[in-house]
Amino acid sequence: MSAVYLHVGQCGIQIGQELWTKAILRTQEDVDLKQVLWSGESPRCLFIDGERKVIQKFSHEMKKIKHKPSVDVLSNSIRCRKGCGANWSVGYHGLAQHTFGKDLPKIKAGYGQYLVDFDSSMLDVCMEAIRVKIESCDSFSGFIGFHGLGGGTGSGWGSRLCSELCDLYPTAYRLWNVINPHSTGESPTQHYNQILSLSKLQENADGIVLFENDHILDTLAKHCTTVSLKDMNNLIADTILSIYSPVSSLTPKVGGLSIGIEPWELIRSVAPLPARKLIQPRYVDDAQFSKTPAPLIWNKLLKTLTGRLRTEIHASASKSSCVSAVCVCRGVEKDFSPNLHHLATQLKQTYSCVDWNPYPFDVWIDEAKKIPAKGKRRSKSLTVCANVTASADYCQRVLEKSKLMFDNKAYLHWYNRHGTEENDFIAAFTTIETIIKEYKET
Ligand SMILES: Nc1nc2c(ncn2[C@@H]2O[C@H](COP(=O)(O)OP(=O)(O)O)[C@@H](O)[C@H]2O)c(=O)[nH]1
Ligand SMILES: [Mg+2]
Repeated sequence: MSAVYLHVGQCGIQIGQELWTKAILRTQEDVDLKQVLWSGESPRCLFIDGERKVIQKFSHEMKKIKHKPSVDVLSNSIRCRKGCGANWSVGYHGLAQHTFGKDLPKIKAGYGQYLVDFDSSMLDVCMEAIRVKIESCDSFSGFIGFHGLGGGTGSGWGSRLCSELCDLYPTAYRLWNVINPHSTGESPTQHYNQILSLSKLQENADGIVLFENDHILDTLAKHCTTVSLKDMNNLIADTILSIYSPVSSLTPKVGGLSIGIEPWELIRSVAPLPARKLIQPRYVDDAQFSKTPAPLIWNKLLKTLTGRLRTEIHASASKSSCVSAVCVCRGVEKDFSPNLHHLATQLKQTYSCVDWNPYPFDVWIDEAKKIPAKGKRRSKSLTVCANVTASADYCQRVLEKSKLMFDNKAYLHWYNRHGTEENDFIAAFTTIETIIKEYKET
């Protein structure tokens, strides 16, 4: 049940860089991971951007990694010469028609191996590349997208691809991972980009896993004095791999090879209702607990995670409860396995789960496969993906900020010029208002 991973725009690709670098290293010990992320030697991913520089930098870094299976970044990427200037409308409408032009061979940019002909539009080229990727999968089931919400390419083109894929492959899953920009600073148009992108994803994706840069930064700042973008991407990549990599509790006992069902199980368990598809991921691993004796690690991880959650819930604007969630325990050993009953009870209490769902928490277990080298420990992690009513507060913040700008007609001409009319904004506001209403009625 394989997936095609689509990394769009600067943020999506930089997260892809951390993700695929980690994946290569982990496949050295985990054959299941290779099985779900590669078709033979070809990775099931595409890196798509308007500009070339992010992909080129990534390609340069990737060449330093000598392990197999590898990721040939340039031949799995699509890139043109058009940045989107932090404007969703340029990404959503403008990029689709962009053609590659006859001067292509001269400028030696290389646009990946997927060019149909020089008059092909970016949309045609992306769809062709995706078709080729799907054909290489043994049992294709869906797409996993990654992009930022604040910029132009990721937020615009990423959400456009999601809607095109919905039309072309209606039975395939679309699980989208998006990064919310920092609430302060950055670009003045980010609020528009966020709301326009989110509303399209609400229409076309099956699940939206939401990473918030503010939250990631806060989590890391508790342990480090300086936090780089790379550190943040590292945490995001760890979280993503911990959710989507194969777990032994979902691997068939007969044959023993993973079928790669985890991303789709996540949708079924956590976002089964079409009106409430926002998923909040929270991750903790044992990297900072190297001195804790092995039998105590699970309790330590659980305490850390529930402690952080309580602080977060305490600080939130309204009372939050959880509709449904999945908890993933990785690195479980026979001798020191977590007490699953205690784990589920503690998490249910912390999240204050709704009373109409008798089974709000699914627990997935991944048993450590290889015996670690002498003196080394198996790493352990705990990840929770939850569908929480606090998502209404998040949507409310995005809505208020973009509405305020819209009422003052700020930057509107700039969106109009690229094909986004006032009615499109109003439709996006309505979509987000509906999400808020649904979560409030939970
Ligand atoms: N966590 C994280 N956020 C990023 C990264 N790059 C950009 N962003 C966020 O994404 C937003 C801009 O989107 P970007 O991806 O640069 O623009 P695009 O290339 O037009 O999609 C900014 O507001 C940043 O908050 C990254 O590498 N990691
Ligand atoms: Mg960009």
